[in-house]
Amino acid sequence: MKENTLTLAIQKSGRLSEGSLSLLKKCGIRIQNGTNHLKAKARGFPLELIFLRDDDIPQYVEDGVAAAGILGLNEVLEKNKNVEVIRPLGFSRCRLSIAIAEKLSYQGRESLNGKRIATSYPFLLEEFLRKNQIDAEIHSISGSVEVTPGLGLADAIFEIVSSGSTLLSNGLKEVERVMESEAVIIARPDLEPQQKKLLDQLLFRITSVQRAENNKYILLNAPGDKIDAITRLLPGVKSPTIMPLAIEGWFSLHSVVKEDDFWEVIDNLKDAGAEGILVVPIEKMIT
Ligand code: PRT
Ligand code: ZN
Repeated sequence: MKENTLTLAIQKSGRLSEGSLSLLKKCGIRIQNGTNHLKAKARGFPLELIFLRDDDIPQYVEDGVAAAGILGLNEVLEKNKNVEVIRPLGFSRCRLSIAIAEKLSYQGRESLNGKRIATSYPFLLEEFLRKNQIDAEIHSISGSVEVTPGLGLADAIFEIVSSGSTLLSNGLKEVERVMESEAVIIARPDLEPQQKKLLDQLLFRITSVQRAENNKYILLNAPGDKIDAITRLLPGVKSPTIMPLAIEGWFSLHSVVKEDDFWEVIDNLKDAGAEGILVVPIEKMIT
């Protein structure tokens, strides 16, 4: 591993690749020669990318071939390697659930006793069964887990669910949501100082991008006598910017609102006398 370059493993092709590359792009990092190679140098940051199957990323990070990696939390916990989960990245959200045939009744977790459960996550399933003192048989298979109950190979499955449509089309119902997952960034716990510094710089960029995505920039006009009431509704980064308009007695007010509560804030602002409200995305947010 080169001292002055951070090696980051990402999924070669699959559900995580686009999100991973798009996040890097938003951080000002572009790759030079596509994902067809095993490795690529990045522009805009001292980064080398390695493209792998997501299953292999925890091992490569543990072994130090890559300093860090991006993959689903489900896969990190299943592989149980000596890696540190640094932070969630907010994409590829899904959950790991137990599902059974639609027509079967379910009276809680005890119903799983003595059943055959098919999964591609045997380690996490075993942990769930042990914690809940359920005595069931684990059938470890890779791929198309959802078809196994229909083929008589299993009584239940433990699999990733996102929209739920795969379960539905296989005549299955979700009976236990065992864990939530999303893409995370992992790293070797004992990074050398130079590598740690590069990882921190990358995380700083990721934080700025995430913060920007969670916030909106808001601009509005209001008469002078309404400014105080409106300001109280806008916490902003520090306090709103207030500028006089060409029309006597009117002001333009700029601030930042959280994506999650901006509809509520906007209703309150209109009630308080705000006009010409504009809400625009923020590209980067450094505080
Ligand atoms: O080739 P490689 O090993 O790299 O890829 P892979 O085939 O193992 O993984 P991939 O690309 O399918 O998924 C990578 C990661 O994306 C997973 O580990 C999860 O963290 C995350 N993710 C998010 C999902 C889904 N959503 C998802 N819906 N992974 C798989 N699915 C599958 C699931 O297996 C099931 O068959 O989609 C089906 C369920 O989807 P719904 O929408 O019908 O409920
Ligand atoms: Zn995989």
